Amino acid sequence: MTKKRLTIKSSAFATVTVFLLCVLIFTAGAEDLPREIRIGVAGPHTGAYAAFGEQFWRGASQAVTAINAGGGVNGSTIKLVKADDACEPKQAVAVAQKLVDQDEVHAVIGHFCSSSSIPASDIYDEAGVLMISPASTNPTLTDRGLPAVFRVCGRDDQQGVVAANYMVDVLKAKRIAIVHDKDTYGKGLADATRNRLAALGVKDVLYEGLTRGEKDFNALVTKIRQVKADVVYFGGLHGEAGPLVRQLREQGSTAVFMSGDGIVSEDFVTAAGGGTFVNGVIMTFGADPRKMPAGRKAVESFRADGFEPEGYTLYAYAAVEVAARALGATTSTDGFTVARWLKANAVDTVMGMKAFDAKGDLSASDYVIYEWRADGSYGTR
Ligand code: ABU
Repeated sequence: MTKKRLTIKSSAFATVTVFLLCVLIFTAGAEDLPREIRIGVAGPHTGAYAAFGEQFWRGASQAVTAINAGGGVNGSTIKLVKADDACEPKQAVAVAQKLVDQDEVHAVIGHFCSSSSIPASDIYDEAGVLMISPASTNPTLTDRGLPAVFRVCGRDDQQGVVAANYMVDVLKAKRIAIVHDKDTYGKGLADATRNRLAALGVKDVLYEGLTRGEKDFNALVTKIRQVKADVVYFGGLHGEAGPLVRQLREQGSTAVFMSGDGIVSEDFVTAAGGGTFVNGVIMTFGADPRKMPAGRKAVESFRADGFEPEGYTLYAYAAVEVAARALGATTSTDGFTVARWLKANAVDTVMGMKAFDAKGDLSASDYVIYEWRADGSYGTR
């Protein structure tokens, strides 16, 4: 045999070997799916941030209704299991353990609060259960490299850059006060924004933490007025953002109030005491999923039920679609097998195509600027 023929034969052999290895890697763990696929929906279903739990539950439920009506996942039906962490890290770990041990879920959509998602992800990782958070934006969630942890939202090191750029480039802010709620998400977002401001040559005139659950921020507001802030940037959730912006206005401050995706619920308006107080508040959030063509039918269906699919509702819907698609494609409930597939394949969702990087983050983030209006709604600026 000539040297050339030998080379061709050995390269064909190598190609076939690589192909077989790929098949082995991507089908490892392949099995028949159970007739009932159980998916946990973990988040704050009660407590101060329950509005986000409702967004999750409504979004996930509607996705399951649509998927089951369309034949399920390879013929298996999905059943959701509600898990309430109340946005408390210890409770999040407890409900994660219950989802794994007692409910024997095959995937989890959740949690909402990054301070819940991060410790809970260790439980899912140990059990080999796929986890997809619709809303936890703290970078640590995916930076730890747990293979079966995903999110269908952006990260605060992306969101903070968009916020800081806007304050400097558009608002022309000169005196920025930064307030956070000392929680993983709120402080993390405030710090990411602060870092970007520093890179742009802007030093904050005040940097302070408040305590979650408190409602009287008048002493803090007095300080903000004393430093003559022209913008107040808040890292935290609507439960504290509402009273803070109200007390700012009641004390006569006209500083622009800006925050992130932690206030994207109509409960922000209630917490502030009405549309007058939120009017003009600026926030960052991903491009409005309600306006995406892929979600038109789903949005109509929510509205027909009398529910406005605000905030993270459609993210939860998309997270269920991602999980269902990957479970169906791999015919496996092993989180690591499913995760390998997801890192190699984009998924068509109610929010368009979603592709993931090696960490489980979205390949592309789409933060934009929104403004709250006096009628209690929000829209892109
Ligand atoms: N990203 C909005 C708030 C949820 C969280 O990340 O804690």
